Amino acid sequence: MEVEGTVRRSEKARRGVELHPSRVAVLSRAEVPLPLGVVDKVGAELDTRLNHRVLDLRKPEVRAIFELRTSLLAGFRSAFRKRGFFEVETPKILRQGAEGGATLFAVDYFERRAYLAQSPQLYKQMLIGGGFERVFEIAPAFRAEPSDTVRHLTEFSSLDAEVGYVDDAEDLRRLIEELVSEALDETRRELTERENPFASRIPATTLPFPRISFAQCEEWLGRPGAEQDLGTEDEKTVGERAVAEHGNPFYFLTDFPTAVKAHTFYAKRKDDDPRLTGYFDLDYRGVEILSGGLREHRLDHLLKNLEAAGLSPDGFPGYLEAFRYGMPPHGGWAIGVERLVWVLAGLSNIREARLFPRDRYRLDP
Ligand code: AMO
Repeated sequence: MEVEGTVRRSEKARRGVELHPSRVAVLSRAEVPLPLGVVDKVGAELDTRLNHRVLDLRKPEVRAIFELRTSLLAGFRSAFRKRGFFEVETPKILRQGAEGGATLFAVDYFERRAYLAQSPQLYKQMLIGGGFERVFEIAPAFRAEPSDTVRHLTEFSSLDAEVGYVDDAEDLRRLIEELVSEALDETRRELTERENPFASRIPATTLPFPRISFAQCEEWLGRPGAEQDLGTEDEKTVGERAVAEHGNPFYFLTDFPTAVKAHTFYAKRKDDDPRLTGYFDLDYRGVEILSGGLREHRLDHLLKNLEAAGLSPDGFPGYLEAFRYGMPPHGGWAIGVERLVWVLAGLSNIREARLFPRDRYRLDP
């Protein structure tokens, strides 16, 4: 509709003003009945909402999620740029995966088979070899994730970063907490200005974030030394304990054992204790939102890691070449954008944090 009129102050109106129309024109007529009420107070099922996502997006409380997402990404972009990062875009059609074969989507690529990128991992490392000392990328990542959970999508937005000349995981963590804190401050400021209902949910961060070792998590979980990856329930248990003891909703889980990261061939094993990697996660109240660590930059060690992961070097010619002509120590991380939006906004399902989510069963709209 197009409405022309006079705006008048009103005590009764919810926003304090009323529009007194002098001319009303219909720009586009809607079919009736609507499959989904756009002003209803009664909440529709998420599936129904997602089936009619265009109408769903018109609701102010749904729109507010994407205003939050916009501010958050702008906050990260500006924090990265301030620190000299290049914004990059790497290929999403790949010859080989980097995060384990089980979650690869295969694509018919003319006479060959190709795969959708699970992450920009190999390319962001290659760019370090290309002399780009600091890079970041915000782009879709694809995972053939068969499980139907509230925290997994088959297409999500990965906010990746890679940094050269770093040989201490602690340097990466300090950079991450600065970036996260700055991006959240910016987001809170913008959302407050726009009277976005999520503004008050964006926590004022307290630095530094606590560091909790994987070994400590195993003790909390009652299975010391088990070297078993953390499942969703484990993350929740660890989260309750971590927040109770440290009082910070954000905390790092550090020093993941090599046994847990066995398929992560690019992860550096510690020189003084090869049973551990310098790998870490950043969690928010029991939910993993980031993972990262130091990479193996020495070709001979990398080849051994590949072999230990049961992978052939023949699958990675371009990646491995990058290590042959000089590669500095480096490291990086990836944030799941929808994970972060989901936990910050307090949504019940990660699908609500993506405009048109994809999961095992959903390819439409
Ligand atoms: P990882 O596999 O842990 O690490 O993924 C990084 C972050 O991405 C998010 N994420 C997901 N979000 C929604 N749906 C999914 N199916 C999904 N899978 C992962 C999580 C997770 O923390 N290459 C490494 C990162 C690195 O070392 O730089 C990687 O991909 O928030």
